[in-house]
Amino acid sequence: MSKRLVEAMAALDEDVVLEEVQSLKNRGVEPLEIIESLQEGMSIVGKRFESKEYFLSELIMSAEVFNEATKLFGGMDKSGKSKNGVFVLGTIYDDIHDIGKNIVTTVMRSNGFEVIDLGVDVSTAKFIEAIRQYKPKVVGISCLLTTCFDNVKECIQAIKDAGLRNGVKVLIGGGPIDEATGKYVKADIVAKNAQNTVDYCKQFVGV
Ligand code: B12
Repeated sequence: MSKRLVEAMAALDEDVVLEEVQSLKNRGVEPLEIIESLQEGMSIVGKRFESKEYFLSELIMSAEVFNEATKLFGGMDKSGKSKNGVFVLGTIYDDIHDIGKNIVTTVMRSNGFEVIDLGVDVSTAKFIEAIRQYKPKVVGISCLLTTCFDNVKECIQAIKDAGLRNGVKVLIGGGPIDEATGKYVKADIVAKNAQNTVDYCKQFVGV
């Protein structure tokens, strides 16, 4: 991990963030490794927000800096040939965080999955409709707010009640989600990052 990048991201110092990302990229560091440092910086931003050192404006600013930084990866969004099947994902209703979800989308696409991104604040009905329409083997639910854990639980239960749960694995992810949350909401897997997600999905589809 790049300490300089983690610290610059946490301090919301956009100039240094962009300079360091560019320099790491020039030295051949993989985008996912760079994202790890950015993500670490974002979790410090989160902690500063919690302790009231930062306010909502800083959270908004952090999202902007993060997005500017990932633009420097350019070619990362190259879509694969979708040879590995369909992956439906979205951020659960009442939650509008999408940076992590968008990274997962990009990385899954570049690993040969067709990704149907339902966006943010996605209702249970929309998840169910997408499962019926696209018949994915894996469904991903992003959740960054502890207040939305019950929404994820409700959504997974509704997928089961609709008779669709046997055919799909449900992966969940997002900053505050851990194994205990996974058990609570009855997900199959908790993914900590985009690379984990790719690994699990490849396992599920047998590649
Ligand atoms: C940026 C940010 C925002 C931005 C989001 C912008 C955007 N377009 O997403 C804005 C300013 C909008 C925002 C708003 C709010 N936020 Co906010 N936010 C953050 C912050 C600082 C960073 C999140 C982030 O993008 N991280 C970087 C990405 C790359 O990491 P990630 O999301 O974890 O994703 C990775 C993995 O988790 C995984 N993953 C993620 N999703 C998925 C999905 C699947 C299917 C899989 C398999 C894997 C996976 O892979 C990703 C890549 O490695 C976090 C702090 C934190 N520690 O997360 C707080 C945080 C999540 N926010 C928080 C809060 C409280 C809020 C607000 C309620 C604030 C307010 N008072 O209004 C609102 C809620 C709005 C809403 N209804 O959703 C709290 C939540 C606390 C809690 N207990 O729930 C946090 C934890 C900050 C804190 N410590 O207090 N926020």
